[in-house]
Amino acid sequence: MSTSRGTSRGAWSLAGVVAGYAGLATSYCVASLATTHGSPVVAVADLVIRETPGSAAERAIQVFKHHDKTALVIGILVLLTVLFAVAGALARRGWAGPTVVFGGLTVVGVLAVASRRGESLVEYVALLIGLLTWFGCLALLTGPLREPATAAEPAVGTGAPPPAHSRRAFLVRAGVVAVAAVAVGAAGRAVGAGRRQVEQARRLLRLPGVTKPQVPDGVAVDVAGMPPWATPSDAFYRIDTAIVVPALEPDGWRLRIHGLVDREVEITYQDLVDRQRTEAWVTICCVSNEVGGDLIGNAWWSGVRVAELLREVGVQDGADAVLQTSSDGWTCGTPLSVLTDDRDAMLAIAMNGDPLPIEHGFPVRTIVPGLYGYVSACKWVVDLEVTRFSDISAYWTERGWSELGPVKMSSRIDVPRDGGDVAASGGRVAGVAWAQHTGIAGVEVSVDEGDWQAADLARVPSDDTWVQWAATLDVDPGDHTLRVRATDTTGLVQTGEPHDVVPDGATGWHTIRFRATG
Ligand SMILES: Nc1nc2c(c(=O)[nH]1)N[C@H]1C(S)=C(S)[C@@H](COP(=O)(O)O)O[C@H]1N2
Ligand SMILES: [Mo]
Repeated sequence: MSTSRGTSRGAWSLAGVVAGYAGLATSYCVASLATTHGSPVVAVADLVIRETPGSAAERAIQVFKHHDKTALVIGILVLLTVLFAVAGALARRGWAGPTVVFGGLTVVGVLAVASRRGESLVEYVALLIGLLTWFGCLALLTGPLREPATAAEPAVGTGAPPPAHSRRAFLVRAGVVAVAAVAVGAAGRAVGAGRRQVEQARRLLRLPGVTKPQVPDGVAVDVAGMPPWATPSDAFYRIDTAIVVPALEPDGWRLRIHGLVDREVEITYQDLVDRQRTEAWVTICCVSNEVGGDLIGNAWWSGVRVAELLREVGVQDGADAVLQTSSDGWTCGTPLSVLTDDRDAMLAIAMNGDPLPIEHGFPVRTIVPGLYGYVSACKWVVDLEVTRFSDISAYWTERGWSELGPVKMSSRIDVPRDGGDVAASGGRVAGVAWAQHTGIAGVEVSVDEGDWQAADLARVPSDDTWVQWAATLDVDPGDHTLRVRATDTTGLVQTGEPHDVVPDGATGWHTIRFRATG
């Protein structure tokens, strides 16, 4: 009796382990589709590495040499296997036990994903799908084990073994789930391998004429807590509709330029690399950026002038737009004028001195100073059609957003954060302001809706980037509000009229609450 009882418990634990690995497989597969980060398990390993005190990490590296991460992942998998078995064994008593185990593991996964830079929504979706797989598979596998026993055999739940036909059904289901999990895991691996190969090709690229970013002097105000003036690529905001981020080999990349042109052309990556380079600091931002939001970043971009290419193909009379198409089918319509004037709109091949990161458009994307991304900054661009606005519609304009998307002047308070503290006397507040391709002439702040006080501006290399500002406060201790507004180089003062992001960008003054101390 005791051995068969043990067998039964073994079946429940096995159900937990098989379901557990099935969930790891589905979440890994989904994560592989959208990122180069790898599975949630790797995210947890990364988190452990980051949170491990330096000395302990060094010791681990000495012990495991360069396989420290592999060893850690294996360790995590062993721990997971035990927890999955426990979840399976607990399932016998009801759903509370598995819910605690699976729920707890999902929380750890969420924390791990949230703690890394540039995480995408898909990584959370991957965790959710893993969680659903765990419950679904556990229910499926334990179904036969729960079946009431025949009269000849004792009932399940009393610790007795299930009837023979139920055991068979269990084994069949366990086999099917295991095979499916392996297949899903292999699919994830194949997708991931393609992406890793492109990542490899990207790392090996040497781009002559692409220089490393040199942050100009005087661009940063000296206030603790300010974001860097130059945004690192891995901290740069990311917006796109791609569920599966396109992974394009530079060798296979082609750009077709056609439409209302005299000579249609198709350009290779090498053609582009061989051309004369243009490089600049350009701040790009998203039309969906709320007042005070962080969907904005400033980078050193290197590429080839679109104007030069358009001159060569010969734009015909009557054209006023260029319909850009990404390899994933996303489109945007850009005014011909901004692509041909002197603002050096470019087909960028590098960001911050390195080939574009895959998620920022590798191998080629467009950068146009002064326009929101949704009408200009096409990532993974493969097609430029010279055309007329009256003849086209694009991804976001079909969804109610404006056809034209010049960036609206805006300003933001970064220090203090909403609800933060500032010294009442001599406390420093700071932030950024932007009006790309027009330029910021001044920034003012006002406390408790009082008089506007001029802030100091840091330097900028051109009108195409954001500018940092700082001001010194002198207020009574206690709770206050602070608001900010900018003025551009044409003398236009930023409007305080609140406006939603739809259809062409938000307006209004960024306002925060703070406590003056001391
Ligand atoms: N192919 C493609 N390009 C795209 C998008 C997209 O969804 N697909 N989104 C645009 C939008 S709305 C913005 S704000 C910028 C963001 O660029 P980033 O992700 O490099 O910051 O990319 C633009 N280019
Ligand atoms: Mo955007």
